[in-house]
Amino acid sequence: MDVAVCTDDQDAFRVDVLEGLASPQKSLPSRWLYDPRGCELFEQITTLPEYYPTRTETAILQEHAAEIAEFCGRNADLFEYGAGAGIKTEIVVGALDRPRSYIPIDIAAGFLDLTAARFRQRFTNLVVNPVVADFTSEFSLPVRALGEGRRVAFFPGSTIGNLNAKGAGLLLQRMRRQVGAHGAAIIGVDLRKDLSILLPAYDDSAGVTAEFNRNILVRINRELDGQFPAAHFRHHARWNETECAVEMHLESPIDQVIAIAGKGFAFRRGETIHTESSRKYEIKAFSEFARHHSWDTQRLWTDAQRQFAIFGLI
Ligand code: AVI
Repeated sequence: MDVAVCTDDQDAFRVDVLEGLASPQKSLPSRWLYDPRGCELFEQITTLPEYYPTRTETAILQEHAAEIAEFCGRNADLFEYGAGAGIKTEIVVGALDRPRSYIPIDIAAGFLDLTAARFRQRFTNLVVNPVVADFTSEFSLPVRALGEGRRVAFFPGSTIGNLNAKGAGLLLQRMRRQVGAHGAAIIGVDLRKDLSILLPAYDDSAGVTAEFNRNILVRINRELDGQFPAAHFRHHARWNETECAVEMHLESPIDQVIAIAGKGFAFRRGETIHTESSRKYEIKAFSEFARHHSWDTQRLWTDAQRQFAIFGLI
């Protein structure tokens, strides 16, 4: 699975939904898209012809695995933020020179166990130390004696694009603290490109992304006693030039009042709920952003069309 966060924290969900739907631009934090069905749908998205990021990033990792391994150095400790199943990580770990440890960090404990078991089986000399945590908040890592290798933060998938500038900046700073002054980071970043490529990636012809988006309403109905006519809400992918982001929205087809957890929420016809932003960066802008949060770009790996970039930061 290629996903950032799978969680089921009911109270936090309730608070976020009631607050988000009470604001002038109705919105829901994108992390709630990833219930088990959402994770399944996202996995399908990653294989769609229109959704280029996963296959492009995977191809970059495969093509440049040796250089990436050299950048990490011998005996590295690899920390993966939002590991999921760690599919892309297998490419990196497989290329590393005697890696010391792999620390997958994810909020979904069940997934982490499976990932950890797979890595232990495939890389028998690797210490695998999973950490259950939400990487968007403060958390501590197991205290271990530093090895002679580098600590490397790995954050593929352009999940950094789903965070706003503040959240992304805080995460970069947290990574710096966690890997230390001599550590490194490898970050996958989706690049700004023509809308004829960007928009279909978030509004595919098979309707999988639409179902992924609507699933958040189905989840509200199931977990918060909501009354959304989910199938009638229209999925939209739109470009926000100011934010340099593709946004996903769900549009109400009629004027209506929808009950959720015993409260009524009024929707006008055409009014939308903003469910996710996926920020797209220029290479220079991301480098400057990283610089501002204590990281220098030392290496850059991209595909021939410059659709996607993997930054090697020190
Ligand atoms: C997880 N994340 C990087 C995906 C993205 O491209 O922003 C989530 C996604 N949403 C719709 N399609 C994919």
